[in-house]
Amino acid sequence: MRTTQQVQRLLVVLALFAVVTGAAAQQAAKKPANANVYKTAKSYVAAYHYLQCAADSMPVPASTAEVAAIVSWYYAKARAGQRVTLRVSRPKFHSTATFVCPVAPAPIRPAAVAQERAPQGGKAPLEIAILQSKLNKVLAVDKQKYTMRVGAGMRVTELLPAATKAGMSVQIGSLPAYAGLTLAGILATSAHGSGDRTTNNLADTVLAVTWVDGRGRIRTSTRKDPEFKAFNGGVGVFGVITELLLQMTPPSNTQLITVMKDDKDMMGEINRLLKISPHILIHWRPDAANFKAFLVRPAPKGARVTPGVNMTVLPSIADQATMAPMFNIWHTTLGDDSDMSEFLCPQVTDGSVKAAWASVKGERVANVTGPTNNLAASECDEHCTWNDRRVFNGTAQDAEFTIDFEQLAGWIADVKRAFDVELREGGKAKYRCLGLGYMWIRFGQGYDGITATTSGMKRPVYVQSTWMRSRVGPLYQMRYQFVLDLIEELTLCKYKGRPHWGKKFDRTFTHPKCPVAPLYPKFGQLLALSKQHDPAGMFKTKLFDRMVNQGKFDLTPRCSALNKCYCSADVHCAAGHKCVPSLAFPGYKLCKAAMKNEPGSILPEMLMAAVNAV
Ligand SMILES: Cc1cc2nc3c(=O)[nH]c(=O)nc-3n(C[C@H](O)[C@H](O)[C@H](O)COP(=O)(O)OP(=O)(O)OC[C@H]3O[C@@H](n4cnc5c(N)ncnc54)[C@H](O)[C@@H]3O)c2cc1C
Ligand SMILES: *[C@@H]1O[C@H](CO)[C@@H](O)[C@H](O)[C@H]1NC(C)=O
Ligand SMILES: *[C@@H]1O[C@H](CO)[C@@H](O)[C@H](O)[C@H]1NC(C)=O
Ligand SMILES: CC(=O)N[C@H]1CO[C@H](CO)[C@@H](O)[C@@H]1O
Repeated sequence: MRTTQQVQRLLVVLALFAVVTGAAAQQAAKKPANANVYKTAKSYVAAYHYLQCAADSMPVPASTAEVAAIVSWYYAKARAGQRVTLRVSRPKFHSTATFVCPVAPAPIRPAAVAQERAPQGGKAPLEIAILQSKLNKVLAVDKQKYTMRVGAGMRVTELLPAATKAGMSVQIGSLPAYAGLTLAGILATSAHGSGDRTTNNLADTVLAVTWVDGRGRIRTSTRKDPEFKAFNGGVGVFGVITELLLQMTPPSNTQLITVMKDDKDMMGEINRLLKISPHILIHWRPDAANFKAFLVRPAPKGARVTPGVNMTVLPSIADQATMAPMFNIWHTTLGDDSDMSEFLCPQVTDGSVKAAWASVKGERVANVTGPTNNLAASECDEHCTWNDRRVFNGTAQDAEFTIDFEQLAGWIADVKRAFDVELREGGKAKYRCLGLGYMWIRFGQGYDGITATTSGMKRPVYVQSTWMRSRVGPLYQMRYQFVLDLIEELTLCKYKGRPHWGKKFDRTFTHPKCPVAPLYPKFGQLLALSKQHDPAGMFKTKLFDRMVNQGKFDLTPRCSALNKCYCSADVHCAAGHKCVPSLAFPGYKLCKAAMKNEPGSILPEMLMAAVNAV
């Protein structure tokens, strides 16, 4: 930043960055999804790209009867002495823990996987993945009762137009923000939208589940049945969900209200906002000391509906400038450069909370009323921030837990402390910020369930952290990862947060000191149902068994060498890192690289890369 030339480059990049972080949300994805990127002859790959499940066979049934035939066939083999592991998923699945794979994933820990896949005496297990992409049809519509029976492999993005066509609406607050998820995947991981002490997840709107048990028999369970309750957050350990009967409503409109607040009295603000609507989603940047809250609620009678309004909280980035080279350098260089941070941080933090819940013809809108089905969830296909290769060449890192509302004020204070003391070293490194992303807060209601994360709770709150990282570099390293690791470990161990079944790394379920199974008083009921309905043990996974037995996570060689820090893989302990005590929380240890501030050491390289990419 010292010569005119550099200043000029800086202006170019500044303009570029404004394009990226300020570009209007897109209405529709430009290209349809290419499923082949996510499927090979013997494997299927996660949307986030860092998990690849291997399978010997991947049948694609189109009906409950076909699923029953497949499961019966493998049950007969199991009875004849063949070991079988059987999971249900799809190419481009959205889980991040390995519950989703018949055995174990490939790229992250190749050596460990080779071991797990080797025959353990006798024959090797047959690894089967039932891909549910064709279980996506509307099977029945009841216009009197406002119900729809649909295939369990249907994605939200297919459900919403089907509901509109049937003359019905989904229930406000019940769906996740992202429409690319499957209904069965949502149910099996107790995934949710937001609603404080009211409707907040898909399970709240499901009346009956049709499923196939481990003997290949077709069954139906309704809300009061233990099996029904066990499917909610049961990660499919005793059967295949094939159809859902959904309680819809007459066509309705949703009103959106968006507010931006500083986080000084965050708890007070949250309490005030909850009086306006229980359905709130919060995006929070502790390093910018602000948050954005999206409130949705039934539209008041006679409210004017804006034509062409769509949900866009996870917008398509197809038309944005390429940021990939800058983004790579940000994540893969280990050093600190206060020039770089001072230049990028305001834009990164602003850009991160710029997303809007709704857009009209590509223009973001803060306050608007529209059809509920249009304002429920968004899809970005191949041009989401986490999969578009050109704009960021990145992926995302998610961590989510369910805690109780009573704990929220303490948790918010601890997150602030992690940012102030750990990231900024109590003011010594106040130029630092995290990259693109945010913490989220959503709200739920207690549920009389077994392993749904809300089971037996009074007033659950979903707390999450989502950050983009580059796909280049040593297994997607992330700048200042130690801050996020700390918040994750703290939420698990200090708050006894229940990890989201579909949004966590394996390490969370097998923490050496903070086991997950005991967080669920009725966990034994899930095991009993699994014994009863899956006598051959086909649906259980390695990770599930390890969790049940309180088996510990196998640290990768580098992590072990680093004195058993809470780091899941070499991704979090790249060369140059050491395991050191947390500055903010005694007793916690972090995997950190020594970072010395060298102003101007990284920024020029970044600017050149950005200019060359134009
Ligand atoms: C971009 C993105 C946005 C997200 N947004 C939200 C959100 O807003 N709220 C939220 O709560 N979560 C959210 N999630 C997490 C999401 O709910 C989980 O990833 C979940 O696993 C759903 O993904 P999926 O449909 O691909 O299911 P999968 O990953 O395919 O499956 C999830 C689990 O359920 C099992 N399973 C799937 N289908 C069946 C079946 N038919 N029968 C039995 N078992 C089955 C699988 O074996 C696996 O263990 C998001 C994830 C991503 C990547
Ligand atoms: C949206 O409405 C809220 C609440 O009335 C208000 O505080 C906010 O300023 C509005 N936003 C815009 C952009 O009009
Ligand atoms: C994107 O990342 C991959 C590594 O996964 C790398 O091979 C490729 O060159 C990168 N592309 C760009 C445009 O940076
Ligand atoms: C991408 C998308 O969902 N587009 C929809 C936006 O809303 C209009 C109606 O208001 C729909 O027709 C589009 O399909």
